[in-house]
Amino acid sequence: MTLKNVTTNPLVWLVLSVVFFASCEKDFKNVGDGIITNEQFQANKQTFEVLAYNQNLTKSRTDNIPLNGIGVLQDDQFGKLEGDVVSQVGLPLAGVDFGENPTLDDVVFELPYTSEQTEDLDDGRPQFELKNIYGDSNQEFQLKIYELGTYLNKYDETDPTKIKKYYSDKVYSKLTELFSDNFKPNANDTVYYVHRADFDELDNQGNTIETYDTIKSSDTSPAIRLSLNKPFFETNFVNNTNEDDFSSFDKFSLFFKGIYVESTGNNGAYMPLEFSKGKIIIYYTNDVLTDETTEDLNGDGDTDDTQVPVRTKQTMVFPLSGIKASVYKRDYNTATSDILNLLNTPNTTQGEQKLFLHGNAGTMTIMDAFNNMDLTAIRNENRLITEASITLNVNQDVSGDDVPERLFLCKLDENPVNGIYENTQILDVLTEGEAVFDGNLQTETEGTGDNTTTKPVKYRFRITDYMSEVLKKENPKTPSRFAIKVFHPTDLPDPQAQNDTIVKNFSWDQRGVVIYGNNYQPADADYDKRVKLEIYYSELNN
Ligand SMILES: [Ca+2]
Repeated sequence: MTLKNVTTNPLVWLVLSVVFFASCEKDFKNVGDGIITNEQFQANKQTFEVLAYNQNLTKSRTDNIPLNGIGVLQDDQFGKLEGDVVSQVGLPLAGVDFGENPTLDDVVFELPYTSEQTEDLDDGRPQFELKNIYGDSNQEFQLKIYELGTYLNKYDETDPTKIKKYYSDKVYSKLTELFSDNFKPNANDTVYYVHRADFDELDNQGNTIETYDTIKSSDTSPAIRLSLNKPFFETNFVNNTNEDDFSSFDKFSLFFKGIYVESTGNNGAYMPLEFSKGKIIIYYTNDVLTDETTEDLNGDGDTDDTQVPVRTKQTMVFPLSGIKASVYKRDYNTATSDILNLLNTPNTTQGEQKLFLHGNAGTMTIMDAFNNMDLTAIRNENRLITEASITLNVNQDVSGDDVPERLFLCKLDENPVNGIYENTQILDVLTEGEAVFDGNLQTETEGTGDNTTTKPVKYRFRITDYMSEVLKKENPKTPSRFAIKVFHPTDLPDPQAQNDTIVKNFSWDQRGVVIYGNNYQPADADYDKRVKLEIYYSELNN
């Protein structure tokens, strides 16, 4: 046999490669690790029909997620989402002391938008564009802020060794209303004017000239700034003589448990925001005892008085530190799609044509990839699985373009308790890592230049190692049903934690996508787009 013959004969290459890899690795399983993707080794391909339908999720975990959504999102496919947020409030670094004769000027809730600086105006002022805003920014929703009545415990009351989990359907008690108005986002929300009444002056005609301080971010980026209930903060903060209320965060979080930010309405904008950057700022004025030097501070005609009380503008910042959690209020009645019907009465025997996947206590897909598989027969064939994958095609007819960037597949928890799914990691995430496992959105670009549009096309999961374990002849794994959901980074196992196999169900990405399901007949136009399991394999000698 010449070298030329060896290199051009795919069968010989296959045998050599198997021997080579087998000698490097502990067992045959590793041959399918995505290393070999060359078509010539994929001697056989088999497509399996799967069964897939929608499962409503009544809750997501939301304690201390990176983004907390406020606003109202009305979507034809997914119905309505309203986002509420609870947050503890921390103490100022310097402690709380309003000094002598304090008067409250204003109390401002401040929360930066997600924004990006665009080109400056002609006069050099920076311009900003708001980012990460969904829905209809021109529609106002009703925004309210309340004093929170529920104490946010860091530890689980039933097991204080564990962190308390907060879910998106938790009901919190609301006390004094601190703010209420209609609201829509505005990229020009870059400045706020605080009235400093102590510094008002009278003009020649005896009219009051009011004095305002201009408040803006250091980079003038836009922020939500809302004036809160002054009497509440006068009574409970500025004029509160019980120093113990402010003596430590633990004491303070019992006295003022935090805030409840509530969004209601039929339509509007929905904004995932970094609440950890939020704050409550108290603007006040007090007396500061000052020794005169060159100025006559008390107006008695000389400049040598000491300890003269001088009205002085002050600012005290209470950061939104501590525990935060989101509340997701879903209403599928407002959808024009058939999502409500598909969630209430899923076709669990034939599967569906449409699979709705959205985050924030939205929906997931339940999939049985083995219902059309003769496991015994396949196991007896002693196959070498070179690649097994599930492809989910985006239904572009009904799905928007702003779909989740990634989906996640795991083993379904068949016995959820109180709507909490403890799904578990599929083998390939642990053995191959997330990159090979995949699930990332694949797109296609149409048009040229300014007319370029990017369309979402599909998501694919490689589950080669898992399928190898289920389909192997000796000691095969029992097959599981799959859960498919919108991906969040917290879905992945913590590399620091041993045996971290339960998929945590945090969610803060409200985006959704509609996928082609399995329930199509060969004559249907969309038959080729149906979700299916594809396996490439070689048969090993028994
Ligand atoms: Ca003086």
